[in-house]
Amino acid sequence: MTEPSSQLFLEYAEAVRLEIEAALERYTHYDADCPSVLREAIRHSLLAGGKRLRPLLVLMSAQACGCPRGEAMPAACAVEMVHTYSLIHDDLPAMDDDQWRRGRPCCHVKFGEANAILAGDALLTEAFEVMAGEIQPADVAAACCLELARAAGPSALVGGQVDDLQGAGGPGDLAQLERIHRRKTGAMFQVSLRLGGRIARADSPRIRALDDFGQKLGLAFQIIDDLLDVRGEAASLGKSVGKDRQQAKLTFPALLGLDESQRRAEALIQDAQHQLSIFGAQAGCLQSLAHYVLERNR
Ligand code: GRG
Repeated sequence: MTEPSSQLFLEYAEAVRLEIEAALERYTHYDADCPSVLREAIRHSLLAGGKRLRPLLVLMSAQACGCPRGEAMPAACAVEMVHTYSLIHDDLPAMDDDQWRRGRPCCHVKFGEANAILAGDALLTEAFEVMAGEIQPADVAAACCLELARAAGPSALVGGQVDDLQGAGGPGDLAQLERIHRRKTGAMFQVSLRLGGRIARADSPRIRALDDFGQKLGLAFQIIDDLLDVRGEAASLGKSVGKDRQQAKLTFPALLGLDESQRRAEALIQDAQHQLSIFGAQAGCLQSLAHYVLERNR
C-alpha cells in the first residue's frame, strides 16, 4: 500500500519544520565563552532554512514506531548539525569550492575559511553533546551516539567524501558511484531513520525495514540531486547548478543518461516503499516522503 502523492508529507513537513527550527534556534544560544564570530558562523549555516529532510526522517520514523515525536527531537537536531557541518566543509575551497548554499553565501565566503572549518567542527561536536545529554535513558543515548558516529565516520560519510573527491574527473563505473553515495548520502538517511526507531525502542525487523528503506531512499535522493544539477534552477535550489559537469564529476546522468537515471530513481522509490509494509498505515508520511523525493525541485 503506497501513498499516491507527496501531499501528506508536505503538510506534515510544513508544520513540523517549525518545531525543528525552534529547537535548532534554542541549541545555538551559547554562553559568553563562545566567540560571537563562531556563534554567527554556526547560525548563518544552520538556521539558513535547509529542507530539514534528515530531522524529519528521525521524527517520522519515531512516530511510525509509535513514539511521540518530541522524544526524538534531540536526535533530529543532532543529525541536522552533522549534516550542516558536512555541507560547510564540503563547500570549502579545498573540497567542492562553492560560493552559494541554502540561498546564502557559503560559510567560508562570509566568515573566512578558518571560521568555517571551526563552525563545522563545533556543530559536529555539539551533535554528540545534545544526544548524550538529552536522550533518555542513558543506554538509548549511547546507542544513538554510536549509530551517528558510525554514519558520519571514516567508513561512511567521510570515507564517501574522500572517494568522491579522489574520483573527480577520473573514469568510474556504476558500482563505484553507488559505493560512494551509499556512504556519502545514504548513510545519513539510514541513520536518521534508525535513530527514530531506536528512540521508539523498535524491534529488529522494524529497524531493518527502516534501514532498507533509508538505503534505497538515499540513493534515489542522490540520483535526483544529480538530475537537478543538470536540469534544476539555481534560484529554487539555493545553490549553484551545472557544477558536476564543470568538474567532470562521476554522476548518474553522466553514466546512465537522464532518462535511465530517472527510471532508476523511480524503481528505487517503489522498492523503498515496499520495505515499509511492516508498519501499515503508521508509515503513511514516510510513504508520502518517498514520493516527494522524486518530485522535489530543490
Ligand atoms: C565534508 C565529511 C564531508 C562530507 C560532505 C554533504 C556532503 C558530504 C557533500 C555535499 C554535496 C552533496 C551533493 C552531497 C550529497 C548529499 C546531499 C545531496 C546533500 C544536500 O542535502 P540536501 O539537499 O540539503 O538535503 P539541505 O540544504 O536541504 O539540507
